[in-house]
Amino acid sequence: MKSSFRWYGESDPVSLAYIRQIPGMRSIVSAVYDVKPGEVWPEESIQRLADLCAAQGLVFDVVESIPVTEEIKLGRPERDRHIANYCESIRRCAKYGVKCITYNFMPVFDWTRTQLDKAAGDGSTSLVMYWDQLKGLDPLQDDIHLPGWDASYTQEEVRELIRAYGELGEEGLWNNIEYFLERVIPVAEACGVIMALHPDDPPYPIFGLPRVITCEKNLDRYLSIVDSPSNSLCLCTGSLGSSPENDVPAMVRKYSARNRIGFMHLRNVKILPDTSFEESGHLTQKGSLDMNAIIKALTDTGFSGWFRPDHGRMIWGETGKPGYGLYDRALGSAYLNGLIEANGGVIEEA
Ligand code: DNO
Repeated sequence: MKSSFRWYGESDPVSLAYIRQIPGMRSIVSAVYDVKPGEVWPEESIQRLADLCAAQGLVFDVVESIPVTEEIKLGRPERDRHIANYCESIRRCAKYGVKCITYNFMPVFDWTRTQLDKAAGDGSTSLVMYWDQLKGLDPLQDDIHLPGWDASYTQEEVRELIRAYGELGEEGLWNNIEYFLERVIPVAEACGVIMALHPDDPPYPIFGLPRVITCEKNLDRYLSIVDSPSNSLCLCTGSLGSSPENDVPAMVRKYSARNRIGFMHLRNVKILPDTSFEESGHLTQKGSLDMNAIIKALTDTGFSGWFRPDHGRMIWGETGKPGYGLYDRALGSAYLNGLIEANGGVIEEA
């Protein structure tokens, strides 16, 4: 399997020169960040990412993410133009060596946390989601500013979107997923790209917004819409694992055996008694997930795709993008390498 690391481009405080020194590191996971969702990515920007990585002996072959616009998710009139642009961005990425593209189908907001710097007893900080901090908030009445939520929406726009999703409902969202996949997957197939769907994080509805990428039954449904290895998963252990109903090692084993995992996001998460959760560092005994069972599921099934250490804590005084510092992700990477080696897996070099 291929070890990778997320890098936010030239403004990322973590440098490629440091990332390349992590043992076994091969691939960079990045994106073009200065283009509005729905527009086509300029070739020069994609090529620049590829060149910067190549100059450090790294490969830019995973994109995270090309965003799916609300117009596509809601099935609004602009969706055909946005889907055509999406397909063109896939072709352009493929031209510069990208093999796997991550995306998600979460309405309005990507991941949801209530605090990004919760201090643990050892002085490290991490992202958490506490129901106590969400309780009583009504997005249709209150002004809500949760960390990480897209600040480009006004509160009124957020309310309008929440109402629209309320009318659409889960089955409406499924119809729009189908419409998208039927148009996008054939293009990805034709240019040798795996589309890797990220699960909803956390995997249950928030504020009444329909969230469907949540559990095995729904992942089965998603993958059966277009039955192709290009229609695959970015299986994020921490996202699926924040619901106690998901048996993450069993899901990894099943989808990897069927060759439907393109990309693994590997992190642990600690579920609290009221189903709130904390991002706890990668080690099995620090959280609720059996990380060795997850790696064993991958090695037993001959997984050959990409994995990356997902969110780390902030440690050793590092500052930067919450979840995406260098130090704890590098520790996570080394730990995962150890589990892979112990289970007889192979880490492919560039
Ligand atoms: C959080 C990430 C997600 C992920 C997107 C993929 O840190 O794992 O934001 O990139 O959901 O589209």
